[in-house]
Amino acid sequence: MKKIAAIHDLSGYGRASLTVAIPILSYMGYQVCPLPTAILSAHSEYRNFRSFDLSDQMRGIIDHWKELDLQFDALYSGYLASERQMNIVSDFFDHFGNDRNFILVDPVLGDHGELYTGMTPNMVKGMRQLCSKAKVITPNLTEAALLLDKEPGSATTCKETVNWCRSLSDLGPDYVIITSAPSGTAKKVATIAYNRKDGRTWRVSSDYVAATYPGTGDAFASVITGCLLNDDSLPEALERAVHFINMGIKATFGYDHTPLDGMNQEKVLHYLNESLPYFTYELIS
Ligand code: PXL
Repeated sequence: MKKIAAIHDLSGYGRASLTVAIPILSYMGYQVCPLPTAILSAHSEYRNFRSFDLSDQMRGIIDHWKELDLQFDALYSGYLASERQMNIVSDFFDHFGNDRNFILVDPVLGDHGELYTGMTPNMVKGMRQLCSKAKVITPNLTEAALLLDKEPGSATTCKETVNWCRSLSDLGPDYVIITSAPSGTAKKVATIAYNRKDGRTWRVSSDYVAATYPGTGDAFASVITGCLLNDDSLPEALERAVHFINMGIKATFGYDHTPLDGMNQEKVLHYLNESLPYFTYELIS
């Protein structure tokens, strides 16, 4: 069975990170091996959340994994809880990364133009460094701006977002996928993926829904990880991930629901193993 080292926090309440990644990747048929970065009472968008940094424990876990000589098919990182962890994860990539697996970094830093509570400018720098070791990165528009040292909100067109993808690929990754990108119409939101290897850029547009659910970025990156491990093409992976998030959001929006609690992914997991009705991806450059 293919194995994925999943480096994220475990948030007790509010679907995010490991509580999102594990069900999705298990459903897709992979063995998830969690390397928890922190334990939180609830994800960091809840008021007064408590966070317990696991940097020391991470070192112990990694030492044991090295002793066991474990091999992974993908190394997949998300939310890191402190500056120290950037170095720990960087060393982890150096040790466990090889030419038979790939690294996906979801550079969890912020959203809606702002850093998440607890994130620091040095963590942005650290994340930039981790991105340089990855084959695939999946920033949202805010994270893309932070990584490029641009003003969040300054990419207002699809074309500018494509340029940002290209600039981010100069850090090293083959695939740069930017989520929550402008689509040219207020009714749609775009997800844009650039493949540095062949110079092609893909777009999938989906309906804009007037609600935001934390954790959707984690779900998105998890589905991309699973699809790429399954040898899907970049646009196929993009299509499936966007479709999954879109269905999850719509399976939530209709209820009287607290948006902070995240999307009802339990209702839509089955779509992960069903063939897509049609492909909507477009080649845009
Ligand atoms: O969804 C990203 C994420 C992951 N982990 C924690 C978070 C967030 C976003 O708020 O707070 C703890």
